[in-house]
Amino acid sequence: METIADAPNKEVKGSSPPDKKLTVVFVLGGPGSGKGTQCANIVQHFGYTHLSAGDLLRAEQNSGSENGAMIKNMIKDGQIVPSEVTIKLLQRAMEESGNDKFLIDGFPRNEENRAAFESVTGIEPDFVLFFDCPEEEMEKRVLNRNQGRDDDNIVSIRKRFKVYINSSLPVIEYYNSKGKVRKIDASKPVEEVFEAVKEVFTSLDEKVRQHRDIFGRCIRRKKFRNGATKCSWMRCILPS
Ligand code: UP5
Ligand code: MG
Repeated sequence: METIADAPNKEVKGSSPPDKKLTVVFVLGGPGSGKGTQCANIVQHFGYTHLSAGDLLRAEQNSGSENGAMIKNMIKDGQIVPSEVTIKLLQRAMEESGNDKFLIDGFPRNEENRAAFESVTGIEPDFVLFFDCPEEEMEKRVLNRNQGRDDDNIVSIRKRFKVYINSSLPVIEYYNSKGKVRKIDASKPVEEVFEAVKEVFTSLDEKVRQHRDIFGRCIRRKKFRNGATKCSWMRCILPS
């Protein structure tokens, strides 16, 4: 299967310049594991654009869109909104951002989300940041959040946990089998979690820097017998 490393010039349909390279990180973890909190920190330190699928859906719900009522009911019930709706919102936000580095938070939530995103956009994530947190801790955090979210109540949160275990964990397992998961212990205080997150992003930046020539090209590409050249580092996104 083609990865972003194999196809460094993937575009988001529509507006990106032809040879724009995108870095995409999926940020996954249960409800209240701290995805949004840590994404805000990553944005400040590493210049990514943060796209929370849940926030985009809530904004769409409040915009008077024809999908508004459906989104509202599904979120309250902890169900997963159809992929085509979420993917359209993500694509639009990526195009409008003008950035080439994205944190996609809370998506993909099931196998169908994952496969649909890949086939519609042609993008696979560089890696998956996985916030691992015990259910009791996540429940406590969500119930204490007090931001007026329709789904932050005990009935909705129990449903969200069920969907997370049955539908979202298999997606994380899928990426784990491909060596793409960077697992973080998210039960610790915010600052300690961010220390671990920083290590993941710093080592990525460092690796990219170390094997780039002065023109920004990969210097670790090797020629194979069939004539193809490829870098041995799976996450390499540099042109040859
Ligand atoms: N907090 C954070 N980190 C902490 C720490 N280390 N120690 C102590 N407290 C910590 O954090 C939650 C709360 O905990 C905050 O008060 C924070 O201060 C504190 P937050 O960073 O908001 O956690 P997050 O993981 O982002 O939790 P969230 O509730 O947003 O996760 P969900 O995945 O449940 O919500 P999301 O908005 O992504 O999705 C909501 C719904 O939208 C879904 O259930 C679904 O119905 C729908 N949806 C789709 O259908 N498709 C999608 O693709 C995405 C969403
Ligand atoms: Mg969130």
